[in-house]
Amino acid sequence: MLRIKSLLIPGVDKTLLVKDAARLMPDLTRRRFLSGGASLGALTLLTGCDVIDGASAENLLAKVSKFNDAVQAAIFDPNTLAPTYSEKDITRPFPFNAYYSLDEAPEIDGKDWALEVSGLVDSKKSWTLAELTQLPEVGQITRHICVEGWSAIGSWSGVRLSDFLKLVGADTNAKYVWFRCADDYTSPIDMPTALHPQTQMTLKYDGQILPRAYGYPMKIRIPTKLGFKNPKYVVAMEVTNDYKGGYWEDQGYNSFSGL
Ligand SMILES: Nc1nc2c(c(=O)[nH]1)N[C@H]1C(S)=C(S)[C@@H](COP(=O)(O)O)O[C@H]1N2
Ligand SMILES: [Mo]
Repeated sequence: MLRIKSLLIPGVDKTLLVKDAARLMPDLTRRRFLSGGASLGALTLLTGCDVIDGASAENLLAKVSKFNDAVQAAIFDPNTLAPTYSEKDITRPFPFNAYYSLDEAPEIDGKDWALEVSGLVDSKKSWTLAELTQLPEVGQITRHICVEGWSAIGSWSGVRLSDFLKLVGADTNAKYVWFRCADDYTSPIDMPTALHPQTQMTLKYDGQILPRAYGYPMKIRIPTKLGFKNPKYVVAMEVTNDYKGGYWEDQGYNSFSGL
């Protein structure tokens, strides 16, 4: 079974590719890669190469073999930015993914919805959608990489999470921001990632109100992390020093899973 899954990309054994790539990495990068879960998704994050066939797998290995001190410095810099793309690169239609099918996705009425804010914050007031929509908006066209082996480029806009954390007086020395979703999905985000300039409270997809498929009314978009660390249908945020686990994290996926 495992063998079949590792060969889902024609002519490419994913398990072997990940092993070969790790072998080519300089020590620091390899340690970071292995402790981060060593998946094909992580390789895609590190190299920006998407593996779809044998030729792109070779290309990825060639890129890894050129990793040097500059690459390491970038990877270990918390301000490293995920690559951005232009409108014409957007994947249409953008894929839907969740631990269930689309017809089972939460149906949330935006008028009733409010974001609960708790934990190590000065202001524990809940935020309505109308209030969030009034905050300054930023946009990004970035690549979403799923650990299951697909990636797609999309366009998301909303409120920079670091701006919001400032606004509610969050203790930014706390270890995590933990998100809870309407479908019982959860995910903890480390504070440096929560404060990363590209981490976003997303309210729109491709210029339109965020569709139900992609997490209406709000998702957290983190282009420096694998897709499963991008919670959709968010209903609550807690600033905390406790590691509270998450849907995939509790099933063995590495909580770091990113750059
Ligand atoms: N609430 C919630 N968020 C979630 C998930 C989920 O099942 N429920 N799946 C995650 C995974 S594994 C992926 S790849 C992305 C998919 O997001 P998309 O539907 O916008 O492509 O959502 C992530 N966030
Ligand atoms: Mo995913």
